[in-house]
Amino acid sequence: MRILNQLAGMLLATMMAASAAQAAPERVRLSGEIIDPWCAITEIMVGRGSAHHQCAIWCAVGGIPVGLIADDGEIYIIMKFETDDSSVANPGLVQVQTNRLVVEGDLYRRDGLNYLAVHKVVDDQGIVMVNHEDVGIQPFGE
Ligand SMILES: [Cu+2]
Repeated sequence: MRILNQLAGMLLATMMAASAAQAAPERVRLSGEIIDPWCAITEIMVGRGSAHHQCAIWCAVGGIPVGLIADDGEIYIIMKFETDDSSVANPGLVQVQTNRLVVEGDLYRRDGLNYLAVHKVVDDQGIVMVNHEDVGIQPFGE
């Protein structure tokens, strides 16, 4: 019985160590465009750049989670933005929709998804992808 208790204790300690390692975020600096992932992933319209700026604001205010598509092509869902705990209809995030940012924060990888807690916007370059004259304002034209 004593051996079983020792084995159970060792197993629990191993599981706790693995869990703690999984919970630890990675400190990262990422560059990319702030996007509304719904339009960008589904491609129901041109979901990037100045063409999609207005729609991205509507989506963010409406509660669609905001993401950052980084230069590596990965999408990072933003859970926290600087001092604000919420990413839902966050005025700070709405202000930077479609902008190209350089951010620092904590990256959590879970089940193949990337979640980002942005601690600091290092650089806000504004809208860099100018495509509204080529494809029109999404989704209603003009
Ligand atoms: Cu959109």
